[in-house]
Amino acid sequence: MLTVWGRANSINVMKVLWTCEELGLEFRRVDAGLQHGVVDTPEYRARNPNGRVPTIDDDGFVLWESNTIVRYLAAKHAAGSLMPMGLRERADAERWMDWGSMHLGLAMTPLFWQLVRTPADRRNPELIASSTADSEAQIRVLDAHLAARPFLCADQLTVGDIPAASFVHRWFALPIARPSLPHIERYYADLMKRPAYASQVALPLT
Ligand SMILES: N[C@@H](CCC(=O)N[C@@H](CS)C(=O)NCC(=O)O)C(=O)O
Repeated sequence: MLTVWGRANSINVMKVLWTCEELGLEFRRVDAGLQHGVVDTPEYRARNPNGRVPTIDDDGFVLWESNTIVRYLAAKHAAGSLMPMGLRERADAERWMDWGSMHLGLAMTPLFWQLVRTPADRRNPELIASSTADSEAQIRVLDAHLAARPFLCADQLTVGDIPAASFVHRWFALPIARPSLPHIERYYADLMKRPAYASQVALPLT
């Protein structure tokens, strides 16, 4: 039995839920984090000492760190497709996973928190402006890369897409001015046709 702990509006949980749905896995999700609590209980901390979400338990194997969970599930259930197995193909996908979290994700997270999780009278306009500019710079990197290929690493969806594509929904859903960038718009439109992405990632921002 696969159990996923984490609230469904967390981007790191979304990556795992999207992966589970792409793979057609049976799983149960337990709400945890922010208003749901759970993450500070001794039981949860024994599974994940960081007190963060997501955490999974796959038939007794406990794992945390969302990108690692995505790689684990894809390698277990979709080696050679969602999880590329060639040495270079795998490194390429892992590179884009790191980039999605460390460049696109870090650039966009202040903007998300300001516009979605901070009351209007307590927002910081300078932080909103700088995070919007940083996010756009990273989105332009993605747009240029997608000019020559349908997905980030291959002709099909791979784990390399999962983190960056999760943030791409936020880019299009946040109430900001966006430049017209045809390749990222095409990528987002293609992602939205995938039931797993539409149901687990492309949700109202909360
Ligand atoms: N590097 C970790 C980060 C985990 C993380 O910071 N998760 C956030 C949600 S996106 C969290 O647990 N926030 C506190 C909470 O929800 O209580 C991962 O990718 O799994």
